[in-house]
Amino acid sequence: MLELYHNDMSVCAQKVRLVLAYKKLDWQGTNLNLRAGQQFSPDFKKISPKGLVPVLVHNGQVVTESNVIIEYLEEVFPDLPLLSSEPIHRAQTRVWLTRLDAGLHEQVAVISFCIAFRHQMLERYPTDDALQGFFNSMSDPARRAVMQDIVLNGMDSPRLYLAALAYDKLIKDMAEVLAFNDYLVGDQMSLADLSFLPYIERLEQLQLSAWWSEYPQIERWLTRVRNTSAYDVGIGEWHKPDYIALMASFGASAWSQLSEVLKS
Ligand SMILES: N[C@@H](CCC(=O)N[C@@H](CS)C(=O)NCC(=O)O)C(=O)O
Repeated sequence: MLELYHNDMSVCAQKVRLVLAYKKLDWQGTNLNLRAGQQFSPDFKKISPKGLVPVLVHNGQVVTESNVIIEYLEEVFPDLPLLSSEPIHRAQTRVWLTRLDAGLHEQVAVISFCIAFRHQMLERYPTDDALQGFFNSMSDPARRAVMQDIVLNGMDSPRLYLAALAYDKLIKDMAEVLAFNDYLVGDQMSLADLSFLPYIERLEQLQLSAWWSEYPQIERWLTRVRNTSAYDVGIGEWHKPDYIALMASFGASAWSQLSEVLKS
C-alpha cells in the first residue's frame, strides 16, 4: 500500500502526486495543514524528523525527500517510465532534480511567501506574540530565520532578490534547452518535466509569467506538460481557490518590482 503525507498546494508534494498520477498508481493520503503547523506534531515528526512533507510510506517503509521518493517510485514501478533507458539522459534528468535541492526549492518558498503567503500567516497569527509563537514552534533555527525574514519583510527581504536571480538563471537555462527539445531531457517526458512543472506554474499563479514572455518555448512546454491526465489528477484537482486568488491578488504588482531589480 502507498500512503502519502502531503499538502495540497506544496510544490514538492505536487511533484510526487504528478509522478503517482502519471504512473496510474493508487495511494491514500493525509493532507497536512502547513499553515496550522501540523507538520510539527510529534506524531508526524516520527516519520519526518524535519517536519517536512512529502513523505511516502510504502508497505510500512518510510521514504522522505521528494527527489528520493520519485526515484523510488520509478524503481519500484518501472511501467510508464519517467527515466530514459539512455544513461546520459538519466544523468541529465538527475542534474535537473539536483537543482531543486541545491536552492530552487527554498527559492520558490521565498518568492511565494514574500509576495503572497506571508499574508496568510499575518492573518492567522494577528499579534506579535502569536506570530512569535509560530516562529518558536520551528525547531530548526535556519528555517526559523528564513521564515521570520520572509513573513516580516515580504517584498523588502533581500532573500527575495537572490531568489529572483536564481529563478532568472533557471528560466534562461530552460529556454535554451526547450528551444530545440519538447522536453527538458531527450524527446520524452521525464521526472525532470514533472518536477519542474509545479515550480514554473507557481510563478504563473503569482502573475509572473511575463518573466518568460520572450521565450515562447517555455509557454509551449508548460502547455504540453499540463496537457496530461497526470496534471489534472496530481495538481489540478488539488488547487485551492483561496490560495490561487491570494497569489493572483498580491502577485498583480509584484512583477513590476521584481523586473526592475532583475534589470539592475
Ligand atoms: N527537500 C525536501 C523539501 C521539503 C519541503 O520543504 N517541504 C515543504 C512543503 S513544499 C514543507 O513541508 N514545509 C513546511 C515547513 O517548512 O514548515 C523535499 O524535496 O522533499
